[in-house]
Amino acid sequence: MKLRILQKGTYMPALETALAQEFDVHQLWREADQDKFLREHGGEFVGLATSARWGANAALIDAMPNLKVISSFGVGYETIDVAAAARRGIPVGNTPDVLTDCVADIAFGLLIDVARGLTASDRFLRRGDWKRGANFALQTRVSGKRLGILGLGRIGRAIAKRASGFDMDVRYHNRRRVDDVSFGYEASLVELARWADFLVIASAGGPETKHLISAEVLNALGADGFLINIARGSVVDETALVDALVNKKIAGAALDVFDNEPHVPEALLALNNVVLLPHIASGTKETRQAMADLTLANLRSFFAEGRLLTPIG
Ligand code: 8YV
Repeated sequence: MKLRILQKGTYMPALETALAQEFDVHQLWREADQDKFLREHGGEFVGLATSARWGANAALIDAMPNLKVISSFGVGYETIDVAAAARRGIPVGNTPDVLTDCVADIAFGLLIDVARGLTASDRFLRRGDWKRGANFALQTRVSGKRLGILGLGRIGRAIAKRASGFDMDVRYHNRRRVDDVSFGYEASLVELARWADFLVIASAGGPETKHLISAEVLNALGADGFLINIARGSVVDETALVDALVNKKIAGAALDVFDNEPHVPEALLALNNVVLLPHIASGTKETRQAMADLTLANLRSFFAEGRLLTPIG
């Protein structure tokens, strides 16, 4: 008999098919009344498949008295109540490493785009401005500049590695100094922003990093500085960011993530010095497949051997 797994939300058909081959999967998002379903059937499930987008709060975990394991699609887990799971002895797995390169690639793609005006110049060409004889405004050089990284975890390090190919000087701010790197550590995020030409956010989301990018940090980044965010929208005070962009307190921003996805502040849509992506940094066929494989492998490993391949914490 197949083990019964609850799937909180949908992510990709290939994972749904693969999960269904090994487990008796119920797709919670298809239920019109999810609370009623959980009251009546919550006790049937031994596993939960979710993602940062769909999360798993304490109420959901409590609604499944026989839950043994949570497997999440993605590296971020700020919407999963890991403490509530731990109180019940329920391990949580995520999918680190497999997405690091693609996310770091997009961080650099965004950085080059906002500095050199790739999408802005594409709009310029499509509007017919080039044909009409106009010159696209001169932009900002990337190579050799100063790159500040907020969060020197796996993804932050991969971004720093790419920066060396552009002869950039790298410094970082982190909860604590990282021993095995030679990049300069800035104990103050404001000082990092003041130093940097480009400030890239690669930290985790959640309450600990909420609104770290404040009006003060943006002022320190300054009128020639650019902000790039491939982490979580919650790290940025979005109201302060809109104010900084509209009033040219910073030069531009390139964002893959937002505070209230899929809603993007209206004011950003009108700005030309802003690049906006719909949370696609890990969105390649190869990486999403690897994330799906690991989400499934974590469940398989837990039920076969009692341990997750990539547990959180
Ligand atoms: C995914 C992400 O798009 O891994 C993460 O934390 O934000 C992205 O890779 C997301 O998890 C899918 O919901």
